[in-house]
Amino acid sequence: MALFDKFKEKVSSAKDKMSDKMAETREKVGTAVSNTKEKLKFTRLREGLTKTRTNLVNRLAGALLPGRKIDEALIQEIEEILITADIGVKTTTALIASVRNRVRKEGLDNAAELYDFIKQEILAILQQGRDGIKSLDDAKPMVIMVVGVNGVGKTTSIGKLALNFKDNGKKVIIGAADTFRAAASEQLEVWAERADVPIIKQQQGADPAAVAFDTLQAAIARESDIVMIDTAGRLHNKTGLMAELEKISRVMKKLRPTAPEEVFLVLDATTGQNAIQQAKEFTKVAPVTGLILTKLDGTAKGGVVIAIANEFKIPVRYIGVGEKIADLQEFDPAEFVNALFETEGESEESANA
Ligand SMILES: Nc1nc2c(ncn2[C@@H]2O[C@H](COP(=O)(O)OP(=O)(O)OP(=O)(O)O)[C@@H](O)[C@H]2O)c(=O)[nH]1
Ligand SMILES: [Mg+2]
Repeated sequence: MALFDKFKEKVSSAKDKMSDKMAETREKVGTAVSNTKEKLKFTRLREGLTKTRTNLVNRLAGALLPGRKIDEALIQEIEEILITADIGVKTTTALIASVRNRVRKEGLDNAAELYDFIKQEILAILQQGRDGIKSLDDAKPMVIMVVGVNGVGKTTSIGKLALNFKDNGKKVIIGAADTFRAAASEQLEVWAERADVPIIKQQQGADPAAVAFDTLQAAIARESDIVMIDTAGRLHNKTGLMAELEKISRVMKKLRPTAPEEVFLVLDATTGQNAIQQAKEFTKVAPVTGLILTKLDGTAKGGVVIAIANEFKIPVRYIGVGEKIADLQEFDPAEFVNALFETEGESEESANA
């Protein structure tokens, strides 16, 4: 009997050890997977920013050569690089002022010393206005209304976010409140199917506010975590569109006074300074709480992210660095700046190409 007990004890301790080992392995695999995912995300971000890097960072690096003297000609060269990289006059002027200040204060004379300084200043700009960012769990359901002019990427961004949120265990529902454009709700429906999330829609020409109302009502009944409302994108200077957006908001407030918790303005980075103009127009009439910058992959004008962050103090929440689902990334200022400024290996890559 005692022998049998001993045997049992041995087996059970071996089992414990094995399950400890398995848990350890699972944890290791989990960490490895998430590390690989992070690396992949960074690689995609870095790739997506290639054109902007060439236009901004490589030119800066070319000007700020070790040993080059800091003089007026150099400062003007930096200024020109920043402006032509779509950082905008206002933000460039501020950046140049802090460069001059730094040079004077620290008595710098080697151009290379300015490279890291400019990188840090850009990071500081991108970090503005991010303290108040709401967590997705701050409301249930969290209502996100997505606005922006036509073609900027509202519908695709909603589709990608729906998939993203769902993968993270959230219960999502989307409302097709763009009832103006033919086939708009069909396009959203394709995304809803792909993400396997419910969609509330009505026929073309229906009242968008009614669709939004129905969506929120359904979300409350189904205990959804996140509601995303797609809206029409006709020209922003049409007072009709602004009135429509205002009505969608107002009607949702009948169900819950705090809805929509988030209003995300989508801007197409390829439009450069035009995106700034759109941000001006929309923020005048809508309580924009966050920005989505799309199509950074297709443009050398990515510097516009810096201009927008500086001028509007509204946090950039997501950026699009490609057409794939995983290419809509949560914006992280430090990661963005590192990906943008990471030029190491690039000359090797191009030399090997
Ligand atoms: N390369 C690239 N293309 C994108 C990105 N985001 C959106 N697009 C493309 O931009 C085009 C327009 O996207 P939509 O989502 O239809 O734009 P929308 O704002 O909903 O447009 P309307 O409904 O007409 O107002 C599509 O072909 C998308 O695939 C991105 O980050 N990178
Ligand atoms: Mg759309």
